[in-house]
Amino acid sequence: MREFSLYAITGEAFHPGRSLTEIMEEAILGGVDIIQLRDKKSSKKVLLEKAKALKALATKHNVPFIVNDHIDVALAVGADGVHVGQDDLPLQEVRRIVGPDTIIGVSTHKLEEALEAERNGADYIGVGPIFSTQSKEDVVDPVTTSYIQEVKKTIQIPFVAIGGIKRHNVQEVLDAGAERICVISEIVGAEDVRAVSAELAAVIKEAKK
Ligand code: 3NM
Repeated sequence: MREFSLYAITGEAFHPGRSLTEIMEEAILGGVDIIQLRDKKSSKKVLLEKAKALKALATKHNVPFIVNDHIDVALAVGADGVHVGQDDLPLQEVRRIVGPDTIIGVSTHKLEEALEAERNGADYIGVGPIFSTQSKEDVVDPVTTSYIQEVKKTIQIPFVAIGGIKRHNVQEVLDAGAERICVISEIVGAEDVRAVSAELAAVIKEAKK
């Protein structure tokens, strides 16, 4: 899997009046280096069209494109990866379906889920929610930044910190040991998507020095 550090996920509710591809292109131009289509509401047909458009955008900018939940849609558009949750198909089945070269990401909320995902062949895991978030339904209580240190000590595969991460608290997440940040609302809900993405990317870059 290619290295990445600023991961943006689509959030339909956050960009009224602006197109998905417009928003995501601004995010990429600001420094986002991996994108995900996450859409819990659209029909499969609508989802497929969105996925096609985002795949084309991602290819144009040479960043990986990940589809949340819908393995069939991911395969149909030739996405670089799929992201699944704890209630989706077991990872070995997902791997069998998508093959060895497709990125598989898994949402995890506790250490045993993180370890299980690693054991079962995930390429990266999501670790969250770090802070409280409005962007996910049925979300568990925040895991807090101290949990990041625990994950870092315990697992070998890459992880992305997610959930309530904003410009004002991203430093805290990086200080706790996260090297990859994943964001919905702070980026796709921003007035100036490119500027906010650039700000987050700069803070992450600085933390790597
Ligand atoms: N997954 P925002 S939290 C999609 O903890 C998602 O697994 C989470 O959105 C998890 O950046 C989350 O707007 C929502 O808080 C992230």
